[in-house]
Amino acid sequence: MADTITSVTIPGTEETYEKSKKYTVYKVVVNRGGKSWFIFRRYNEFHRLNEALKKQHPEINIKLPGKKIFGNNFDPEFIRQRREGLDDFIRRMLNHPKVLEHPDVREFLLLDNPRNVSTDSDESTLDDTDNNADNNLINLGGTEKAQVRPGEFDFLKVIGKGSFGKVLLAKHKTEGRVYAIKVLQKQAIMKRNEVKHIMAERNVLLKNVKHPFLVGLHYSFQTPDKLYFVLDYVNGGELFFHLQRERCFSEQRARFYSAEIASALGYLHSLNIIYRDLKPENILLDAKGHVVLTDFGLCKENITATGTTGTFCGTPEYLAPEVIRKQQYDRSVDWWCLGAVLYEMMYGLPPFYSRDTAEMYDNILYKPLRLRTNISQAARSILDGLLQKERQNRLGAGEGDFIDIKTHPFFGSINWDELEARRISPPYNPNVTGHMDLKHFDPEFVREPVPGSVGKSLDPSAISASVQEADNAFMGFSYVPQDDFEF
Ligand code: ISQ
Repeated sequence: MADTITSVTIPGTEETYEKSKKYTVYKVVVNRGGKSWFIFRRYNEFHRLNEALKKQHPEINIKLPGKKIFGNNFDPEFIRQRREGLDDFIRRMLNHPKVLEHPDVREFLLLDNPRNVSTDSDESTLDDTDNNADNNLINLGGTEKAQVRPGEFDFLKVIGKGSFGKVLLAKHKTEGRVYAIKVLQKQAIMKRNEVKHIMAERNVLLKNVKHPFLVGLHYSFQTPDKLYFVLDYVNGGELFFHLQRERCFSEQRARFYSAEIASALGYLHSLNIIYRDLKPENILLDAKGHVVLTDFGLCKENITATGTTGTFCGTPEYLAPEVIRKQQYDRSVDWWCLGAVLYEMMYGLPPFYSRDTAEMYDNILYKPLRLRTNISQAARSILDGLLQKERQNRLGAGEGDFIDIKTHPFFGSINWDELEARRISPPYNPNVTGHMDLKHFDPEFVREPVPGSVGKSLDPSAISASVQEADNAFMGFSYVPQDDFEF
């Protein structure tokens, strides 16, 4: 679905441009059938619309924020409150199907402007199964809090990037709590024909996934163009950030991390979820040093077997042979990835590594695994089992799944109940000072400014609209220190 933003001229009468008549213009963002556009309206236009509606539909009693009789109408706090009131007005109005037939409403929202009428081609990229296609909504299941808006958060820093969007550090304005918010662009997902992935994502979210070593999803919400996942903020850094500094880990340390990862994967399998592309950047440490996997069931990045990196962000070295071949895969794909992580922790480089990506793919597919003898026999045995190229031969591929991993001699010293209760002391303490401590995050991301559009508030419904302060391009019209209404 094309989510085109059409430009609309600002309606104005002569006095609009008179120097002495300054007023605030509110930006109304309208979304319908995958199209979004904005229009600029003054308070008195809302007022006129409300009067017309009251006449024709007296039964619909929606309150418009009142006029301000005294004081400064350009006080930012007053404007903010009024904007919220207008936003509320427009949302409530759109809850009544009848109002959309009212010519004044259609005119106000420019619904019949030819640029805003959806054409078939706008929706040509939609998956047939997406029965919410008309209004660009994705069913986020039980985690969705429809009333939450991006404006409730201060977006502070970019802390991660993927091909569909970003992960941002954000602080809830009233709760004061800090979260990692994953923001996915619906349009990017649609363009890459990834609607099915999102559907898979929805299905995962419906399952109420909770595990000590999986990032916690607090809730999700959406705007017409974006999906937001409000996640725990985990600030011990990427596991591989620490590995790079130390080159390789002791066997004991590698055992601890791989056991926590295996436990999380086993849990996902018990819910019939396959992680599929476990990769270094998705393995984080929390403030105490426990593993936290991110991105399970969230959008998988678009990985191609050709080695092209056009849409692929990150390292491809953990791809299992069947994924490279685009063959059928099952949960044993995750045990391959576990083997790859464990191998890298022990030897300092991924198995089958080559700087040349095409050669690495070739190695993964055809090169026999070589295990140097500087690690224990049990470690070599588990790596050999996990890194079997034929998935049927892989450790964990049988009925037992995670049980076959758990009971391997390499994990002989692990008390799994203690481990899953987070009662085994992590081998390394990331030493973060608090929630806001960003010292383990890649400075390249941390420096990046938060995109301005992230915090913009839009709300979905069959036709949805939200009222925002006009952005910079129209600042000339807003916040002008004068009177703003002229009835
Ligand atoms: C939580 N905390 C830090 C970084 C993250 C990256 C992706 C998903 C969740 C995260």
